[in-house]
Amino acid sequence: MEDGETLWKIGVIGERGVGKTSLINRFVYDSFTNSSSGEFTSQFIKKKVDCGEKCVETLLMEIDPKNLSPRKIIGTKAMIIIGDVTNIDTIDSMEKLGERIQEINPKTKLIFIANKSDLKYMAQYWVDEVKCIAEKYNGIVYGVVSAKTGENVKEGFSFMCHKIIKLSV
Ligand SMILES: Nc1nc2c(ncn2[C@@H]2O[C@H](COP(=O)(O)OP(=O)(O)OP(=O)(O)O)[C@@H](O)[C@H]2O)c(=O)[nH]1
Ligand SMILES: [Mg+2]
Repeated sequence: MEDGETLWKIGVIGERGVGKTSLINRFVYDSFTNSSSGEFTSQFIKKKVDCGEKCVETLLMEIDPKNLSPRKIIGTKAMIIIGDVTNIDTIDSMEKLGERIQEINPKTKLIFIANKSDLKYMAQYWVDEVKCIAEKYNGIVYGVVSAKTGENVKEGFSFMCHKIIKLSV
């Protein structure tokens, strides 16, 4: 890290199987596997994000909603709340998670992202529903992404960091 740069802790959270690990892997390693490990694995990965005006060093942390404790959220710059467009239940859980996180740490920025856009033909919701939730929690929306094809993944992380910088000044 260069002088003056800070490390942004960013949590990645969402129901089982929405694609938390896959999104991190796509973003950091530009890779994807169709299988899931079947169990939650905690990841802490550093990654530089280019957000136009500057580069931000982030520490991405996958968080299991079942183990969501204040300790995990305190100190986070942002929390990315992920849903799966093929599972309507995940929109409710995105909302509940947003509410809970905001109660614990009102300072953390909330980013709402729906994953699996490649499965559009099976989608049960799309960007408008995500926008509705984000508005309630003053959150940042970054439409729909696909960890599988990579659609909007890099752009989504850059957009998020750019927005955080703008909201922080
Ligand atoms: N088609 C498609 N499948 C995806 C996408 N992202 C993830 N998957 C699949 O969804 C399943 C779950 O993905 P994971 O990345 O393990 O999800 P997770 O949220 O980390 O799951 P847990 O850690 O168990 O809560 C895997 O079979 C992935 O291959 C996507 O964008 N498109
Ligand atoms: Mg995972």
